[in-house]
Amino acid sequence: MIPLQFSPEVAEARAAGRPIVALESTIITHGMPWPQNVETARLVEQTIRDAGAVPATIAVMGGIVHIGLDAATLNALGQARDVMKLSRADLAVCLALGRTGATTVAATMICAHLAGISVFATGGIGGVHRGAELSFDISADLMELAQTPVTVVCAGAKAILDLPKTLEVLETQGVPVITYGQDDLPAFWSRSSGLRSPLRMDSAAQIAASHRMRATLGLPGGQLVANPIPLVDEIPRDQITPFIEEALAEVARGAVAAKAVTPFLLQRLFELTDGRSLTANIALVLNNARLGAEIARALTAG
Ligand code: PSU
Ligand code: MN
Repeated sequence: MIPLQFSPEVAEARAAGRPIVALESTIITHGMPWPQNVETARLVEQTIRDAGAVPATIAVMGGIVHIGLDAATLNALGQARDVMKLSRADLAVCLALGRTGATTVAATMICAHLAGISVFATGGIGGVHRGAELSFDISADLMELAQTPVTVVCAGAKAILDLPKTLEVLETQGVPVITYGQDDLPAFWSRSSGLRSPLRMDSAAQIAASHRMRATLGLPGGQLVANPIPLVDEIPRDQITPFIEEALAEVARGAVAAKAVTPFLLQRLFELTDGRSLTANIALVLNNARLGAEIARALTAG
């Protein structure tokens, strides 16, 4: 039996066939500092409710996959140390050991699919790291998108990654990259990456329709929706680039490796921008929560 536990709110929504939006927990434990991490998680959940859907934050607590976290659990997770960062490779081990872990995009997609949830909103996804031709550092998020049928709403990939290579891998893996409402691929803190998006859609209904069409065609895998950060909240590319280069140089000098790279870069960008990267990060996650709720509603309506 799959060790899955639904919160009362999510269980009710499932029974009533209401739209549900999954949320990840690595953004809470490894992506943002306390207490903004828990405050943001709560705001994101409320944003989804206000938009007419039900939030389902996903994490592994004591060897059980929780679909929907109550306030006390969320609070504890946001301050916990020794939380495993779970991708596809780690999920079963964490469960077998009865441990606690935060789900990345890849692991959240797996758990959402097990729970019958088709839409998932987050901030940024993992991708191909710069220098991947030597380090082989390519996030398992990309391969997950190729095999698990969940539509993931993000704000594009961060420019700490190699964006052209990330797009190439997604294309090879058959993952549609759909930018919402503009031609340029967004780059997380910035509305534009300078790269043209492979695909574009202008409404949640269209995104829901292509999600359904993949199932009709028998195509495995999900969709990646890139939702540009609102104009008022963005850090333009020319302003963030020097800070990104500085943080990356520290990684190149051997500061950290493997799974620690992304959390390290996020923390350094927070310091180098005097917290502005975090403010932008919060704004874009809320923006993605709104679009995720709209897509989930469109899928339920159809
Ligand atoms: N990007 C962010 N914030 C995050 C992450 C990425 O802006 O919190 C997290 C997500 O959970 C993503 C994971 O799935 O990092 C990717 O890690 P890796 O590159 O080790 O696969
Ligand atoms: Mn990696």
